[in-house]
Amino acid sequence: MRKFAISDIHGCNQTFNALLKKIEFSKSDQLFLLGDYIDRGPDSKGVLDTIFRLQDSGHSVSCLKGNHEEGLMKSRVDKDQLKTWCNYWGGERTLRSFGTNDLNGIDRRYWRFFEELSPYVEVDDYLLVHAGLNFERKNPLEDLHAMRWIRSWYQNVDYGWLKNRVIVHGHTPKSRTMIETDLEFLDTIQVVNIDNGCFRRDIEMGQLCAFELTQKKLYFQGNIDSMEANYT
Ligand SMILES: [Mn+2]
Repeated sequence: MRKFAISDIHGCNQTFNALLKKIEFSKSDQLFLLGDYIDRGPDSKGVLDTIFRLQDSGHSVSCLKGNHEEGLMKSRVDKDQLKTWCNYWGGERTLRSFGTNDLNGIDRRYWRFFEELSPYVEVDDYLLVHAGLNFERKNPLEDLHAMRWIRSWYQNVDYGWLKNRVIVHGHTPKSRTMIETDLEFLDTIQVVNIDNGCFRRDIEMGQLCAFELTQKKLYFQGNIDSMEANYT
């Protein structure tokens, strides 16, 4: 059985579907999505509908929570957060994909999906998480907030605690070359960031990445969604 991890799809539904096709994702495989399904790209609703379609048709898809899902959920009860989410996180485009300009226009099924997202998952010798782990805590698995937000944490990895496990995460866009280098040294560093900044146009970015856990293989799909000039 193949086990894939994909992170930071950010509303790029066509790219997501093209990547699934490229890896020939089937019912005998497992898919782990590491969060940030929404915002920035053109079709956040479409990404969620793709996930529902896969799950409804008997595919194994497990979903983690990213900081963008947290931002959307907080926007329901916090007006300042709503402003930040809409104006700076690409939330306005997310609402547009739902054909609404109001959070109440988002159907219950999507809210239920957001509420049920896991903070992290352990599978085989892998720890899958959106952003990373806070190794300044005695038990990094107790800091759920850090799992969605943390950056620059590699220097703190406690290998005594981690043992033989490998952390797979996204959240901080990284060049393709750096992702491939991480993989080359995976046995030593035990961490791989699979976020290639799908929505970004920087050199060496702009692809959606899938990591197959068993074979330790990377797959890349260039962005084929129609991105607006202002894509941040
Ligand atoms: Mn993120």
